[in-house]
Formats: sequence, C-alpha cells, structure tokens
Amino acid sequence: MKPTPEEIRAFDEQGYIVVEDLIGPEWVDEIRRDLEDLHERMADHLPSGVHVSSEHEVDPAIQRKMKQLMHAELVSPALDRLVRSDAVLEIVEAVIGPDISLYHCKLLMKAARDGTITPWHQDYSYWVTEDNRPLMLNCMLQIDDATIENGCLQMVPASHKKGLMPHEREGKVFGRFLPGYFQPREDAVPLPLRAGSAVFFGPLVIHGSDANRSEQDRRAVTIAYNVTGNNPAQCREVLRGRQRSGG
Ligand SMILES: O=C(O)CCC(=O)C(=O)O
Repeated sequence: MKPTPEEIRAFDEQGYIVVEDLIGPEWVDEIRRDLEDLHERMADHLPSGVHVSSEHEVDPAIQRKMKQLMHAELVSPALDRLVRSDAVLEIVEAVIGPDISLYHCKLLMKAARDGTITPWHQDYSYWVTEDNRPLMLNCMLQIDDATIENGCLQMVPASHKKGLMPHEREGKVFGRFLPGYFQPREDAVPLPLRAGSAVFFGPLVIHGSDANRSEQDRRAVTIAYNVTGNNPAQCREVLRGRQRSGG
C-alpha cells in the first residue's frame, strides 16, 4: 500500500517509516524455509556471486555463524520475489520516484547468542562516491520477531538532517562506525517489530543494533534501492522506470 502524505512527511522528518505487516505470515514462512540450515550450507559451499561476513571475524570464539550475507536474492527465491514485489516497490517509488534500481539485498543473520553488535553508522559512509547523491532507500524486513533482547534495530530520528559525518574504521571491529562505537545514546529509539514488518530508511539516518544475547535468532533482510543513474556502477539491476543511462 502506498504511504499517505502524512507518512511521507514523517519519513522526511524522522528519516524512516515503519510499515507493520508489509508481508503476511505465509511469505515469511517461505523465506524461513529458504534459509533453513543456512549457516551450515554456506560454510560448506558458497554459491557464485554470494559474499559473507562471519561473526568469527568479530569474535574468534564464534564458529560457523554468518553475520551478513550479501546478494541474498541468490539464495532465496522468496527473497528474490520480495526485492521486485509491488508491496515493496510501491513504497520505494513514493519515496525516491519511479526510476528504481536494486543496489543490493543483504541478509542480517544476528544469530541467537552469537549475533554481535552493529555499531552506530550511516549507510552512506559505505556508498558515497564522487558522483552520487544520498538518494538511496533501505527496506529492512524482519524475518524473525525483533525485540530489545535479540538486538532489534535502533534509529536516531532526524539524524539524517546533519548530513554525512566522519566515520572510523578499525581492523578488529565490524565495518565503519561513528565516534563512540555503540555507546548508549539518549536520542536513539529501538524498533521492536513483528516478523513481516519493515522499516524503510534513508542512507543518512544513524542506526545500529546491539548484540543478540537471547535464545532467538533475529534474522532480517535489508534491500537497498537507488535512483537509476545515481552511481550505476554499483547497481545490480534496473527494476522500474527508465533504463540505465550510459554514465
Ligand atoms: O543488523 C542490523 O541490525 C543492522 C545492519 C545494518 O545497519 C546495516 O547493514 O547497515
């Protein structure tokens, strides 16, 4: 369903909107079936085109657990359908317009007991190039219920208005992060969400998530869309609207 003008205004103000029950339980179950035993299967054989980062890189005591899997549409037909579904693309179109390309589709595994912190960051710190603009949009869909205990996503509302901030990068910790790494922030809002619900957020909103210290997995998928032509070198596929222009 298309977002209302109030929801679009809330997106502009907060930098994100929550869409409850974006997909129904049957579709969620289909995704879960596609992902059964995924840690073991991917440890034994990584399909061509798929990249993984491992919890082992963050904590050497954690074996055979993926943190993230890039290009998840290649391991799950149900996720491939989600990437190009009207349910998602109608919302994407209302926010970024009709010319939509797929940037990437990434699984966030946050395994029970072993899922580690994702520090505070802005996605655009990974995506910025000389010739692109922060026009991308993420759809993060919950595959399992996300709770405070299992490390749900946390957002800093309106933080996109400050623009891109300098990030740090250090060998032993995961990815890029803002000063303070994952210190508690009073301005952060946790987003517990039911499986099948999603949050759509722009590339400049500060977000992160705590470790999963619970007995429940907190799997989610994040699908990043871009305006076609805004850094075509990194886009995988044009999904809607005009075709990719040369540069
Ligand atoms: O897994 C999470 O909770 C956050 C992941 C994330 O922020 C990202 O991939 O940019």
